[in-house]
Amino acid sequence: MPGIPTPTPADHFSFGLWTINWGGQDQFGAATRPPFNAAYCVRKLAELGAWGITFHDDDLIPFGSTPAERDAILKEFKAALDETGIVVEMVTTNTFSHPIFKDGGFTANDRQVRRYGLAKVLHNVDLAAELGAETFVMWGGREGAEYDTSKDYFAALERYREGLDTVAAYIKEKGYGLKIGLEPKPNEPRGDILLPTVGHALAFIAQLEHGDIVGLNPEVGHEQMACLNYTVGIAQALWAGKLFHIDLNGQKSIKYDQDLVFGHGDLLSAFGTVDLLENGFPNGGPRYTGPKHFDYKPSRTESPEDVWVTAAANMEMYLLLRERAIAFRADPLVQEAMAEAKIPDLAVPTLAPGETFASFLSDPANYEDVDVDALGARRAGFVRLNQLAIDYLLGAR
Ligand code: GLT
Ligand code: MN
Ligand code: MN
Repeated sequence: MPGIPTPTPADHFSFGLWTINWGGQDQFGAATRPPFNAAYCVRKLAELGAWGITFHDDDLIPFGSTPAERDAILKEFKAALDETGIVVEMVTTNTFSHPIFKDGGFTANDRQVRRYGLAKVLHNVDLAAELGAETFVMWGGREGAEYDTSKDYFAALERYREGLDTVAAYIKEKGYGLKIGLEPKPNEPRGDILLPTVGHALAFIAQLEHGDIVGLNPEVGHEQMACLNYTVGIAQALWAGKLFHIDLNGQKSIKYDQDLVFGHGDLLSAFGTVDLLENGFPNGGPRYTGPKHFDYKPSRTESPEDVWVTAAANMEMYLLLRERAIAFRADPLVQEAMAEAKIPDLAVPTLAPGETFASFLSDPANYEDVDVDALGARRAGFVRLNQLAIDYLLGAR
């Protein structure tokens, strides 16, 4: 049996402070665990071999803290970072917990709420820059509605664009090196959330004035809640040059947002994701080089000490899948099966260089002389290739 892999900071694994610190509270029951101190979390993550930590403003500095309390918390947190070498790679803003955000931060019908939401985000941009983060995630979980009658969706999208462009313009004016990662989600906590999928978010970014520094932070479970394939989603974000960050976790089919350990949901899909992240597109193309960020929730059943078992499980899953995916692609038998499946052929442009409409359409080899039945009957070999992948995933090869 191959050994259990050990994570190191070179793997660039990071965790949200809200993940390991989730107490297990839900609509049906109270928390089952008390929160840990943030500096303690930094030390524990370092011990486990993680590289980074991320947080919402309110995760670290409780909503309503005085400036003196804020300074004391930041001092203790920064000391733990310095001591361990853990980096703050991403920061995000909580515009969803406090009742003021019950109808959203940037798209609330109430203008005073929107102005407060924008100010809270801009203050947090300063903190993100101060801590050296590279990505500023924006998950608009409350930007949405339960009732179509309650929202002018056109005006809401206008306000969303205004908000995003304002944050991006502020980042540029301040000269910060931050990039914004929008995080799509179809629903929960709102009945419907604006920018529900990777595709919606990509189309939205194309309408922004400062879209050059706005990209995506897709989460595995959020795409799967919409019955979509996460690997396809991040592939299109990569293709568009917009995969700025990722939230890895697990989800079992379409239901509430489970935030399971990465790979503990749809394992085969997780293999496809790691295969893309580690091996890249089969014929080459843009690569994701950012952090492997876990946004999961330690199940409510788990005790405080087992929170660290669940954190380690995310990294172990990723490393196991990485080892399997690399072995899969390196096998000459797999390469041969990929060639038989004509995967390299897909990288060849359909039209020849310099071909004109006239020359293309007048060549009978392209249309009139094509034996469509013979072409339709050609072997594809996709199932064999997929079985080889599963052989590797299950450790049979
Ligand atoms: C919230 C959400 C996550 C987002 C976080 C970023 S907040 O926990 O469920 O998916 O990534 O704001
Ligand atoms: Mn989630
Ligand atoms: Mn997330």
